[in-house]
Amino acid sequence: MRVKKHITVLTGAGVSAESGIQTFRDSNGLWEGHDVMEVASPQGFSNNPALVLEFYNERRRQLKQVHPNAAHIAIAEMEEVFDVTVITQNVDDLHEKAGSSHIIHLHGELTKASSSGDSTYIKIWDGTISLSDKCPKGFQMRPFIVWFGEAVPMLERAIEEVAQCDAIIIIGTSMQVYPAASLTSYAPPNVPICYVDPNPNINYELSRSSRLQVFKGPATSETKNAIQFLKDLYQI
Ligand code: BJW
Repeated sequence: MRVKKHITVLTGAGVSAESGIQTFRDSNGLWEGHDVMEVASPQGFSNNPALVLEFYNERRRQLKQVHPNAAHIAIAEMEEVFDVTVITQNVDDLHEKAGSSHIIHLHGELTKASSSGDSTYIKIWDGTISLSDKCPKGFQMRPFIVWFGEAVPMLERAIEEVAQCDAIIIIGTSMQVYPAASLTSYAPPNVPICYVDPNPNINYELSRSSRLQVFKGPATSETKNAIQFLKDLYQI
């Protein structure tokens, strides 16, 4: 039996924005200067594997320069009083670096590589992935990232977490990319949902919540207000 209240925290690119990692839709459809489909789709990888590998190699290098911000840290510190599961759409490792214990990466992890011909072959990967890197079966290694049009393998785990939570905090996501954007619809009826974002997008699923509380503003200042809201609610 759970002793602490179980909070699911769903994060997107905005939670890492103030750590210096660019968001997707705040950059006019370009992602670090590239069309999103050029670098984040299986077709893009098939058309120009060298470009896509280098795009992610650069982002893997960038990970070494960035640090968790006050929002990542506040989420990790919530574990003192709540049972917390972080479901992140981000491929960075800033929740890990901040100290969160239970993290589900819906869209993959930059710190891993997988085989393009054997999706069960996944390796921790620190440096660059190059065209000469093959799995034991001879398939090209690729970034361990869920691209557009690909299935989201961690979805079932995420749904299980949401289905048994007491409250949800959403931080820094445009709630436009599915199936992540529909996760709130699996929550038990009437769970409180706190949504932290300077430009919140109340999608269809959120519009159906009777207990949505919006904290309009940046993650580093508003996350702690959302956490305090839940502490007050549960008299912690
Ligand atoms: C701040 C802030 C601050 C700023 N503080 N906040 C039509 C309808 C419905 C669905 C589809 C459709 N056509 C296609 C689809 C499916 C598609 C999809 O959803 N497309 C939409 C674009 C419409 N989805 C998929 O393809 C998914 N797979 C799938 O559906 O599979 C089906 C299937 C089943 C079985 C077999 C086969 C297939 C896969 C989606 C994968 C997404 N991958 C990416 C790339 C990851 C790699 C990488 O990082 O390069 O994941 S796309 C990109 O978007 C990335 C993100 O995780 C994801 C979500 O973005 P996020 O985090 O919300 O970022 P932004 O930039 O959108 O928003 C930032 C927010 O931060 C904003 O709100 C700002 O205001 C805010 N912000 N500063 C707080 N300081």
